[in-house]
Amino acid sequence: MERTVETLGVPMDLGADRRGVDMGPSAIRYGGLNAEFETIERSIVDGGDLSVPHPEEGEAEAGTQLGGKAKYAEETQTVCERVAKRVSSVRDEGRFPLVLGGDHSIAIGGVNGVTDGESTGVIWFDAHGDLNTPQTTPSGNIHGMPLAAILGRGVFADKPWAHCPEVDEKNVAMVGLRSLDDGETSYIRDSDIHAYPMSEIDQRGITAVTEEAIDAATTGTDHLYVSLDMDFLDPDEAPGVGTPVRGGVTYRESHAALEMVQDKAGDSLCGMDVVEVNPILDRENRTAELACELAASALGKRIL
Ligand code: Z70
Ligand code: MN
Ligand code: MN
Ligand code: MN
Repeated sequence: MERTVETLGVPMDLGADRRGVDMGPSAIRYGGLNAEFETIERSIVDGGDLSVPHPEEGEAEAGTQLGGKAKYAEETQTVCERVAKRVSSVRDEGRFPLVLGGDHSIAIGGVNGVTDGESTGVIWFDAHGDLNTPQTTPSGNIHGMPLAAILGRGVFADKPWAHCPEVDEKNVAMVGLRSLDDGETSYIRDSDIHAYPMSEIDQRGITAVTEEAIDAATTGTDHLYVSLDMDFLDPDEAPGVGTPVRGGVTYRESHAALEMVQDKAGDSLCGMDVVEVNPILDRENRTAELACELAASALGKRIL
């Protein structure tokens, strides 16, 4: 894995109902990302923010696709294509891309930016499935659909740009699940995705589960992408997220999981995003600070 990290802010909130996640990149920078990385032997450069259309400026419209069930589909495509292009060039320049969100729809861009013909494993830390399609979504919000889009189902299925054929279901692991819509439950049951709900973390422990998730995502793949939705954590620890769901992992469990990513798969890690930070709903920016800590843990921070 590349030593130098380049951050890329994506102030995107078209994929979610509640406003505020567009301030995520600023909150994460303010939360001390540079300071966290000073403790690792890794330099960090800030690649700035990508421009995202604003609904208020009339640049974006809650347009519809496939029966009105995917809001801002065209704008999301534009943003994700920008993300993919930037992520890809960061890698071409020999740096590690760290994408700061923004709502989770931008992970479509992150994963597309790293694949480039190489088989890619994905670990998705999240309370939600993000496997909805325009047919199953209860909300029309694309942040509930990105993993399905990457796997070539659902939204954008008719447009080849979102689908990453380099990502095979059997190399996708979801950790922290506790809120699934009916369509997502059947999607997972009918698929080769490795899905670990909170009940399994309770029974087996976060380290056993994360280790198995890493195994699944790295067996037979060229490299690994990690997507961290901050609602993976319990809202007591991370109240500043787009869609809080009770019963998530603790502060310590989250660190253990992300440290294990570095310990078991640090060499094959090719990109990461940290998404759904909403400072409006936060207390003293703690969610953004925790996002910085967890990114640093995944990229090698240790105290001894
Ligand atoms: C619900 C939907 C959601 C966050 C995904 C929730 C969506 N399943 N929320 N990620 N933070 O509307 O599709
Ligand atoms: Mn998510
Ligand atoms: Mn989520
Ligand atoms: Mn692609």
